[in-house]
Amino acid sequence: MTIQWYPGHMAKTRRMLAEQLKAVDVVVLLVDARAPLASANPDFDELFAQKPRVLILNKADLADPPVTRAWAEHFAASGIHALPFSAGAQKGVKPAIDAVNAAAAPVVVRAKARGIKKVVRAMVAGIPNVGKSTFVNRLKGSAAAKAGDTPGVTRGRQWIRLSPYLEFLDTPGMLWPKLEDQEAARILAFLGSIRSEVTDEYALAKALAAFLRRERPQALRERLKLNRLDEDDDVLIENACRARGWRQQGGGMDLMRGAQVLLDEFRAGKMGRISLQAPGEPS
Ligand SMILES: Nc1nc2c(ncn2[C@@H]2O[C@H](COP(=O)(O)OP(=O)(O)O)[C@@H](O)[C@H]2O)c(=O)[nH]1
Ligand SMILES: [Mg+2]
Repeated sequence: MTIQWYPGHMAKTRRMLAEQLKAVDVVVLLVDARAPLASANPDFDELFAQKPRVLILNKADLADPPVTRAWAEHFAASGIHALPFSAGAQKGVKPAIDAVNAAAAPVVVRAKARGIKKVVRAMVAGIPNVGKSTFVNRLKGSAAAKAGDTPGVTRGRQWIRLSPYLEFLDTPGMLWPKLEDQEAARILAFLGSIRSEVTDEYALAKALAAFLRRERPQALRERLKLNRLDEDDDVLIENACRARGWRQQGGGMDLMRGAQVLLDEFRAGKMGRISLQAPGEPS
């Protein structure tokens, strides 16, 4: 299985972000806490090189807590303040706003020296579906930014005012033009960051089953109501269909449905809090 996508609108998004950056003081970079490296566009380093950055490890509620703590320490060791965050939860808003203000402090101080009270503008960036709009909504405390559960809901760009002196720019997600690292690509596909049209969902579900069989055998067995895990991945999905009654018209097992449910339940955290990358692992 090779994962690839059509980079056309990503190039357009990159040009738009580069243009918008001129008006921005701080970049808030969202990555997925379950795979902070695979979910960070390698292009962002260059694109945002001139801006102070805040790193948000979002969807921390879906990640394995000790692994997320290890990531925060890992980034701290290289001088990057990485904040675990759950855009879906109530807590953590103040530390996030404090981190943005801290990153903007030098600009604010310089403006103040010239007698200007600076309006801090923060761009929220990250790959599709990482939770950018939900993050901005959470900070704003209202549904100011449109969020959705499929990649690509945010098409245009929009400024959201948090206070008279703090504004956020929600942006469309940006993936990189060419996916050379297939391991990272597969992690992104597990997370649902890549549109399902460009992945083979059945092959992906099999790869996920193989991963979960190693990492979370108990959760896999319970969720899919399986008696045993020693068969191959095709049989595992078929058995899950049988156990949960997913049949096609005519009586055969609905394997595509089984594959989709496996992926959906993993993505929604129903298999437990599972990280896909830990510090020090390859990729
Ligand atoms: N569990 C969990 N789900 C989240 C979190 N943040 C966002 N989501 C969900 O992820 C999906 C994508 O969110 P969205 O904000 O539209 O992503 P965007 O494409 O980066 O703007 C939505 O279904 C959100 O509800 C989080 O911290 N935890
Ligand atoms: Mg969005």
